[in-house]
Amino acid sequence: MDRTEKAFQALLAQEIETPSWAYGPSGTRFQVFHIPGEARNVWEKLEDAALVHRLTGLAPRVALHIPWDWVEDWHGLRVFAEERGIGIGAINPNLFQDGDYRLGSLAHPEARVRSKALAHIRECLEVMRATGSRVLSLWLADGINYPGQDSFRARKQRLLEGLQELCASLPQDVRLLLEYKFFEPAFYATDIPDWGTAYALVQRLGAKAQVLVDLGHHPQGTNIEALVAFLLDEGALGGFHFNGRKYADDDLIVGSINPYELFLIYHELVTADEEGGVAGETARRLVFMLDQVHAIEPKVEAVILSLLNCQEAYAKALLVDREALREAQEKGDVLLAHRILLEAYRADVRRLLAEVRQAKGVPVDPLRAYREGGYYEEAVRRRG
Ligand code: AFD
Ligand code: MN
Ligand code: MN
Repeated sequence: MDRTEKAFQALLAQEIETPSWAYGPSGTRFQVFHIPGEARNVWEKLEDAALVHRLTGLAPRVALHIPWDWVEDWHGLRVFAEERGIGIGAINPNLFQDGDYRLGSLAHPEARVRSKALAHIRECLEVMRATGSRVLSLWLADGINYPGQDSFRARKQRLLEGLQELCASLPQDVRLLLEYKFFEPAFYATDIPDWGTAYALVQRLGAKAQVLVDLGHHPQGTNIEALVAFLLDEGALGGFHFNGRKYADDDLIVGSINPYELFLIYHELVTADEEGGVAGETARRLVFMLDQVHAIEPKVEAVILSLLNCQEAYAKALLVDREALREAQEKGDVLLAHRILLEAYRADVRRLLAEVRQAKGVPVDPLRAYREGGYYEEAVRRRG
């Protein structure tokens, strides 16, 4: 099968979860601007997510955030989603908004708060049983704001103990994806600040815990594709929270600021998949999710554009001539190797993507279909 045919097959199978919170009111710590027609509850979020999947064929599951998306009848919610052609994906506990979590959750100095956090995570595991979710996506805002506030090592011990207790009772088919973040909301030190800390922790948690890479969670200048390659090779990469950033955790549309970086990340995933071994195994089990906040732009269109940016980056990464690249690398031919990557990045994949979309039975131009379909105006009419 030639490279374009292989790319076509791989693109048919591409799936990315969209986050429920991308469809509803969200913003920054300065303001939440309400966008007309935005989803007002989890049911409307699922309606929007189903529309996105109908128009792109890329997003068959929606990640939920608990308790933001809390309902009494989880089975009913699952049926509501499945009747619209989508399912419930990763479940995201919320250990950062309850007043008790002012000084942290699993790393909190008080045992009472640490057990409250574990109880909330267990409540999320119950939800997963009802929704059929397999991925627990755990982000802890834990950290400190002042030197001397707490002991770094005591916090690390508390955190590790809580995570070990959680992993000892994870249901059979559930994976824990542990997220890290450089700073914010803690501004002096974060208890899981970087991929190295997350990697060291998951080594202590057993095979069902892996690292979740959120693109916006790194210091400026971090080489994300390099750390992705390392975590793949260690079998420690579980998945991604895709977004775009210029400065910090800006949660902008993935690929909107640095599409080349997104391509280089996908190149590492495709290379690992082709080369097999632990990295290949790990690459094939990755969970792809958007994690974005559309503070000023119409939500559904932003999600569609995000998915198309990922689809384009993946298509280009699939077109890299890896045999020629390996040969040039082994010969130390610096610029030939570099140009082989550039060649793929510069490929015009619009026809290939149109064929993939045709094969999926979705519009060849999803954004145009969205606008011409009058979905935005319809949502504004119905939801105000
Ligand atoms: C915020 C956090 C983190 C988390 C997301 C959903 O920075 O990325 O995954 O909220 O809880 O963006
Ligand atoms: Mn995230
Ligand atoms: Mn984030």
